[in-house]
Amino acid sequence: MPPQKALLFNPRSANHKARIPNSVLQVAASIDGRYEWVIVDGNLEDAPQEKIFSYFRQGGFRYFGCTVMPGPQLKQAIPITKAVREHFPDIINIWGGYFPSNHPEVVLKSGYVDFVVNGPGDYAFPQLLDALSEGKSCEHIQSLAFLKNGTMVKTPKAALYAYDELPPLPYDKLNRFYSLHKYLGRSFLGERTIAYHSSFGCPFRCAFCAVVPIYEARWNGKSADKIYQDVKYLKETYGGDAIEFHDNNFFVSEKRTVAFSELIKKEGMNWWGEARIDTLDRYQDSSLALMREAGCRMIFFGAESGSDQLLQFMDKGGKQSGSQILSFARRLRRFDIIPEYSFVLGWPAAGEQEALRQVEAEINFIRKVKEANPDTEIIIYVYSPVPTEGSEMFEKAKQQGFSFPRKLEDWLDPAWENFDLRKNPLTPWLTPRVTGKIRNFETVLNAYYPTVSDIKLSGRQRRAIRMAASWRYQLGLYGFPYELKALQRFWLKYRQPEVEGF
Ligand code: B12
Repeated sequence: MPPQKALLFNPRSANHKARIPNSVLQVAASIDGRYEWVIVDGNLEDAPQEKIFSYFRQGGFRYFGCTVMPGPQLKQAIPITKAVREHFPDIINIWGGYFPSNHPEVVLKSGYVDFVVNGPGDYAFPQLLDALSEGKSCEHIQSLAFLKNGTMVKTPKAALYAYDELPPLPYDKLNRFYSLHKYLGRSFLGERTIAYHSSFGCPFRCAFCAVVPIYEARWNGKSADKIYQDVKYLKETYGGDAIEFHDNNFFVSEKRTVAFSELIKKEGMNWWGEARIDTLDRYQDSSLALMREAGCRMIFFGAESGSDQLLQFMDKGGKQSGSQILSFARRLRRFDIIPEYSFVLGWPAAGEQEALRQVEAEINFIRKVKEANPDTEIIIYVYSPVPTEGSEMFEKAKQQGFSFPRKLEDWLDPAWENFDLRKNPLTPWLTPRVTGKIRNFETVLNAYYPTVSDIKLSGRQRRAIRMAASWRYQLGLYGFPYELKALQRFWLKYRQPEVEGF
């Protein structure tokens, strides 16, 4: 029997706090019962390469599948995949996930990745393994990229399929590799937090979002009943008591949200998910009230900017406006659901003065949001271009001298890791004065309004850091807040949810 087993690797991500690795688990589900598979999770292994090699030395393996997001995960994905090629040259290396889907050519031209699954892999991956095990061509398989005579072949993208038709996730098998209890961690929402993904894509085309080139404004969600069955199973079998919905846009359908809320409300579980302000603002009051009763504690929204002109420039689409961002923060307060607003600053601008003026305007807008609803959680990203070819924003970024690394290993350069973390992307139009202004404001804001999601902070610590920041926040003096940075770093060990998750 020729070797046919697959090893699926989830490289370590920023925070080392493990959550159910849905990317590799869903890929495992797609071959479950047909190909033997094992999972290696970099978040739970001190020496993942050694673990992987020990499996391969057992024999019987032919496929190394690696899921890759941009940023810290690359630090394990690149050297380990390269080492697999050097030490086990018969193993076929297959990458999937957001990074290779958005940057297939640089990945394939590394010489140690044989195939990229472009977008959802639930059908492409088993079809690829079938073709390889039968020695057949792969060119008929959709959503695939590979090199042919040194040139990249990208097959047509498959139509987005129904999430409901996918096989159940093999939680019990995952539990054999890593105890599920290790994955159900403590968070602001509960003691045993479930990471769950219930829909693909998003119906919108925001020009700064890496989801767009992959899903092209398509969305498909699992039915409320199926979500409920899975969650109930994880509650009863592994004690899950809260849910983080990792969907890019969980709340697209009010009907689905209401149906899910009706089902989950008797379970006493808190939950969180991602949405759009204009979509949720169309929800009826009764739906918002039911969601709160059903345990919806906080919702992440891409607010992006208070400027209607910038919202247009970034193709935010829909009806979102600066005034709606404010009024909706007020509205949500009536339902005791915490809005978590993320803003993106540092757009391509005509020079430093223009960039500083933009940042100043966003700072004043964020202060208005806090007046409208002081409980609003604020997350600040700095614009890091993603390949939304043809969008006005990406074209302007390129005109201003932006380009991605041409060699895969160049992405390991700390500058590019910072780029991926969307904190200090070093884009050509961003000067140290501009990033400094953004970072200093963020420091003062997080001190004056510490995030509720940092559950280790005591009431006394919150009051103390707020007191220390009050003169700066009241007077709008954000320059060089070293005293606050020191308190956040050394006393509070302040956690930022956007980098470390909940
Ligand atoms: C959970 C999550 C995290 C977790 C880590 C998860 C982990 N792997 O351990 C945490 C919180 C640590 C995290 C951190 C960050 N993340 Co994150 N993360 C997500 C999130 C919300 C869910 C991922 C997931 O489980 N999806 C569910 C699975 C089923 O979907 P999937 O991953 O797409 O998998 C399918 C396909 O992609 C494909 N596939 C995927 N992997 C593989 C592998 C193989 C072999 C094959 C064949 C197929 C395949 O098939 C799968 C099934 O169809 C996504 C958004 C999203 N909804 O996907 C953002 C997302 C991936 N993260 C993102 C970012 C930017 C980050 C950060 C850099 C943010 C920051 N500023 O710090 C950090 C650092 C990342 C890092 N490299 O460490 C961005 C990536 C954007 C981009 N430019 O590509 C996303 C898309 C969010 C967004 N909307 O912008 N993240």
